[in-house]
Amino acid sequence: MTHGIRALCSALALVLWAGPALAHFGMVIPSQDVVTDKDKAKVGLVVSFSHPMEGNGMDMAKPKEFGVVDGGKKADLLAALKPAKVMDHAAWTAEYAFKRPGVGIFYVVPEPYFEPAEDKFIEHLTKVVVPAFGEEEGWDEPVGLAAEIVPLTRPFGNYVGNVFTGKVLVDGKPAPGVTVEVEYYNKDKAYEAPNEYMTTQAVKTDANGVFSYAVPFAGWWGFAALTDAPETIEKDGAAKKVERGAVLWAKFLEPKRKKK
Ligand SMILES: [Cu+2]
Repeated sequence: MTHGIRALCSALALVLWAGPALAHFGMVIPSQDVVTDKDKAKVGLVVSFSHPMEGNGMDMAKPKEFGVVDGGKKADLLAALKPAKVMDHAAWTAEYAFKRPGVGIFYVVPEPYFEPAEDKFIEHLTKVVVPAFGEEEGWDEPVGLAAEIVPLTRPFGNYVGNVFTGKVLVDGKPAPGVTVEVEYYNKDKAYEAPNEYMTTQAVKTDANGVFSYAVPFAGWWGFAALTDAPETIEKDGAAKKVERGAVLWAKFLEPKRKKK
């Protein structure tokens, strides 16, 4: 959920202030969006919990799960995670080498993070899909997470302006009426939102759990479908709600112009 910019995911949010919204996103950003070159078959993955448009980081505990489904086979990559810094905060990195043609669906299940500004826990189950060596079968397969976005648009090899469509599943079933927050990874802070509503955009899922978004400019875009987990987590003797986000990242590119 978005929250006031002054909150910055801290207790300072007790100061009432209906300010600009910015949203936290689980992030898994690969060093390359597709693998085409045998000599560059090793993909670096950066895992964080951040505010991607504003470029504000948050410390992320070591995830509960981190893995890849490659060619339909699940591989646990948790042991490959190394501590790193993203936006000056604790994050994680790993490398994965594609050995054969396949589609790798990388996924992260984080430790729930307590957000004082919202008095609830947040966990973003986050995915990114990287195809290797011309293979593209399997990009539409669910990983089987408690909540996840299953792409209906192939989540790689897309141009800017393409409409991205996905289906939100909660416990494997389509989730209607769910808000999906959309944010750009403003990595080098090249962009600025013209007004506070444009840091995070929002669309909703229809009766079949399907949402669409037309991508306006090039780069990595995150889609975070926000659901309420059925369970609560106890903190300081009180049962706290858990926001369960299903997040998917995809890169959209400008075409190259041929030199004449
Ligand atoms: Cu936040």
